Amino acid sequence: MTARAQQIETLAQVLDDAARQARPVPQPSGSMTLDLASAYAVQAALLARRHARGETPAGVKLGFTSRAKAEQMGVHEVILGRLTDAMQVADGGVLDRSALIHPRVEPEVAFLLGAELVPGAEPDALAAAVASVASALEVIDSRYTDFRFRLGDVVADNTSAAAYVIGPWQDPCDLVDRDVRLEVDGELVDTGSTTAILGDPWNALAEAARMAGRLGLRLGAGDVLLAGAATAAAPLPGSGLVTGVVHGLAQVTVRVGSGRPRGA
Ligand code: OOG
Ligand code: MG
Repeated sequence: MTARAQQIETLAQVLDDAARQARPVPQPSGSMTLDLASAYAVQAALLARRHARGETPAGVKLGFTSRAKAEQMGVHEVILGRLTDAMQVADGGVLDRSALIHPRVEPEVAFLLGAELVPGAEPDALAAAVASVASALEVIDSRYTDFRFRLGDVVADNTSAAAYVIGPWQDPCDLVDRDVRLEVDGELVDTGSTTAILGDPWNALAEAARMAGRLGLRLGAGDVLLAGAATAAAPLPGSGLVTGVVHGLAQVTVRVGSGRPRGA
């Protein structure tokens, strides 16, 4: 193994252990510069560890597709992370808060693919690959101390991906300028518009296809795409019911608890 390959593997292990033990670690960029190619290589090595434990790929997520998120975290470049089946919590299910470090939650739009998303394809062809759309909640949980990172760090950490919840799938529809709400126990926590997501969440398809293609990832039938948050992320409460509402789509909920398995 080369020194670079060794470094990549070591960082993947550090981040994987941090997630499994719910214990934060210092940002690597404090001591070394993590270029983007190396950061995605760490992400791939991290996912390989999850797959070796039996988790299966479930799709991808985009990050920093909205200005609210980019400004909240100081990272101004769209990033891609990978989802696995183990990260999904059933709509209306219980999320185990005790397995996480300093989780935050954000309202999103999800796409379900019914066919391959071909990089560089025309917008109509990309849209035709979508089988269904839904509102979603993403729970992010940076494995870094104080939830602080630079671009390479957060890419290596699989873009802070921790858990996601998808509302009822429905037929593809226009998603321009839909109000988005994040609620905890019925109280409004944050509000935004789907326009914040790359101007229109459907633009996430071309972006995901392009980025996945560059990384050698194939996106096809059955894969989920989370288009990125429409608002800044809010701290996940210690307990309570979190609801995401995208106007015109069915809402999505998750109950925050502790000590219960995900999806229960
Ligand atoms: C990185 C993940 C960003 C989004 O929707 O913009 C993201 C983070 O904020 O920790 O998932
Ligand atoms: Mg997100």
